[in-house]
Amino acid sequence: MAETNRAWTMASRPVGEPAPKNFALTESAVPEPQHGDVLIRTLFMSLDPYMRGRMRSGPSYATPLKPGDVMTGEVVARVEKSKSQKYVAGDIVRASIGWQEWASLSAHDVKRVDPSLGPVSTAVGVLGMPGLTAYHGLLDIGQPKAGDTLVVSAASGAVGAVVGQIGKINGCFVIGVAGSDEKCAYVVDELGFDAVINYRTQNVSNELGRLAPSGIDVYFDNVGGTILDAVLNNLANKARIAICGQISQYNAPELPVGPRNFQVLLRTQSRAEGFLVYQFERQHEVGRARLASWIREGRLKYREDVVDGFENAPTAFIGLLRGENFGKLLVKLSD
Ligand code: NAP
Ligand code: FER
Repeated sequence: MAETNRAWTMASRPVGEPAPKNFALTESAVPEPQHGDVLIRTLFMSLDPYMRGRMRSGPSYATPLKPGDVMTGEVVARVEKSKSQKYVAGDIVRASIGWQEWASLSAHDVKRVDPSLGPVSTAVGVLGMPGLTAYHGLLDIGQPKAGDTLVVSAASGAVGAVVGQIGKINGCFVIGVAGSDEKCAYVVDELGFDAVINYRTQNVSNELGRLAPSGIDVYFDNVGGTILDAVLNNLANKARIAICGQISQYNAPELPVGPRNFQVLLRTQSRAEGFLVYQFERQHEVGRARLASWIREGRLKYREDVVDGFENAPTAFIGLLRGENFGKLLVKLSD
């Protein structure tokens, strides 16, 4: 029986928060692999905040989507048919095929996943792009020293949870900022952060002043907005701010003027530096191996938020930008 491939496309550009009408489910025949190709079937699809940026026109490191394009994304997949000597049916790979169930592509465009490192879903999570973002963003940009006070926002998420734990491994006093009491309890009780602030119920600036009386040495910024503002109010001298993401602004139709207190960087002689995980590509295998060994040693824990069913991808993605996920957000496709 010929299989059908389903794909989610961007039907229209969202204005503000994405809505279900901005996505369309399309069907096509599953393609036949040509010489040198592999036919892959998605097992897990990664949903990530950067996808909101691809839905927007305007300057970016990547080409924006046009209406009708398949939504961007990386998947973990199984090789179903191979016309390449590099892979055999049953191999597990990851590939940037977007939000779709099947794809046929050159064997050069897929990357082998080593299932001995952990559950295969981790290849797009703690051992994949988000884990490597935490690893390089903290160690190369944040440059933490033992005894430093490190603050990380979106602390229970795919990136933030790894940042805080690497901070602990490096001897930092780690303060997380997260959006619910359940997430806050998790980062302290399960992940071993020293303290946490619920930004929805507490005054972040006051709490940071109380928890970090000598100031914040490293801020790993996942969210921007008012939390960045509160951190700037409490910065130590010679602090490092790693600008990883600004998720609080991704749905904003108009960007606010600011940050209003950047003058703090002058007074404290601090540095704020943006980065992209891809700039560290040549070091990714070293990072992946270290992350895997910390997991094996029980020093790095991770949590996945697995949504069942391809049809639920848009709703799950909309929820990611509202803080409804708890851990790395993945869509598991039906067997
Ligand atoms: P995630 O943290 O697993 O999920 C997103 C979380 O962001 C939500 O669960 C929510 O947690 C928080 N959030 C959403 N809206 C918010 C708001 N208005 N204010 C404050 N927090 C809000 O996502 P992730 O994959 O780990 O990504 C985290 C950040 O890293 C994002 O900004 C992303 O764009 C960035 N990133 C950057 C790179 C790079 O190369 N620079 C690579 C990967 C990711 P709460 O409930 O705690 O608010
Ligand atoms: C991300 C958020 C933003 C990300 C990349 C960007 C790789 C890039 C934004 C731009 O080009 O303006 O999570 O992850």
